[in-house]
Amino acid sequence: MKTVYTDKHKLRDAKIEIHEGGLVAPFECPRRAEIILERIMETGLGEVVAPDDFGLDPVLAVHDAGFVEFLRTCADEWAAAGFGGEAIANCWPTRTMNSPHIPRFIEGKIGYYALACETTISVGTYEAAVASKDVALTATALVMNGERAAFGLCRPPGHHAASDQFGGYCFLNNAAIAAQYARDTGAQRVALIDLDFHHGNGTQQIFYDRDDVLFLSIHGDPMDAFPHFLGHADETGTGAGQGFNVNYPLPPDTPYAVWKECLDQALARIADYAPDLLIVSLGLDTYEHDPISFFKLQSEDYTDCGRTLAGLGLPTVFVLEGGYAVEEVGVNTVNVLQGFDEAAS
Ligand code: SP5
Ligand code: ZN
Repeated sequence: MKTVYTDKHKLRDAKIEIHEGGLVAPFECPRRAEIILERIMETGLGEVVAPDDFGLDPVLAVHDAGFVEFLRTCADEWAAAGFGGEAIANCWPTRTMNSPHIPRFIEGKIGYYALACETTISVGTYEAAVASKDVALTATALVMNGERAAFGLCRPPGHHAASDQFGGYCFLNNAAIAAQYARDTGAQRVALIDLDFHHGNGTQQIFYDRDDVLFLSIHGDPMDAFPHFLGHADETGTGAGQGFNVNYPLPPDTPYAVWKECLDQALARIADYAPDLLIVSLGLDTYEHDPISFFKLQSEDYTDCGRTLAGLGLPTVFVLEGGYAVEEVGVNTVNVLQGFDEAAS
């Protein structure tokens, strides 16, 4: 299958992340995308193409305009306030401290729009996030125009980004933007399955009240894992969306055999839904040696996962999310895509 890629991801190159009581180099780093691209070349997976520019309309179809403007101006406003380093939130509207007013000052504004503080906004972050959504949209357009599948090598990732919040290394929700674009260009129903280790809280929130995008996520139980406050099995959708949100939270040390049972259940639900398009939020942080996660998938399991996904027989867009065992992320990603291609041909 074709891969969509651009070097612009390198513009997201933050230097710090708050982790376990200290500052570390970010897990979500440019090398991740480079090593995946190298593996794609090495294996001859397929052609690598550059993204087209889709502009901001598909972004504003799922994200709040004030939020997008905040992302665009944040790094500059931070510098203009006389602050050094990278923009980082240190105060939030919380359960007891909440009003509709959006602070004028950048230190309050970033707190309003942040859902976590591990993720800074550095110079270039917005430009990289815009390029990343174009990668997802270009992959989606390829599939809407007849390709069986395509891979959007997105960086930064997107699935934690909600309609008006960033965090969890995510700024714009690439998969949600892609799903909405597919709806707006002819798909009646879209299924979006999130296989990243972490719950796709942003994608869930964006489509929670809708039945035209079925969202399913297999992830570390939020009782034990980030994003901590969403991703429980009792979150099933609301209004017209009731029954169209499906979560599979799993405990520490979950092996592939157990994860695969959830995948099979999820795929049965998708087959029943009969979508026109499948979007896969592909995170590789389910890997046994991932530094921030707790599942036990092995490299060969990703090939089986890809084959299993192909069994649905649906036009499929893969959108890269997380995966922080950097040396192995290329092999694991391409194993999914090769497994899919083998079974699809
Ligand atoms: C896209 C994506 O995968 N985002 C993940 C963001 C996770 N950020 C918080 C990570 C906290 C990890 N704590 C691990 C404790 C066990 N060592
Ligand atoms: Zn993740």
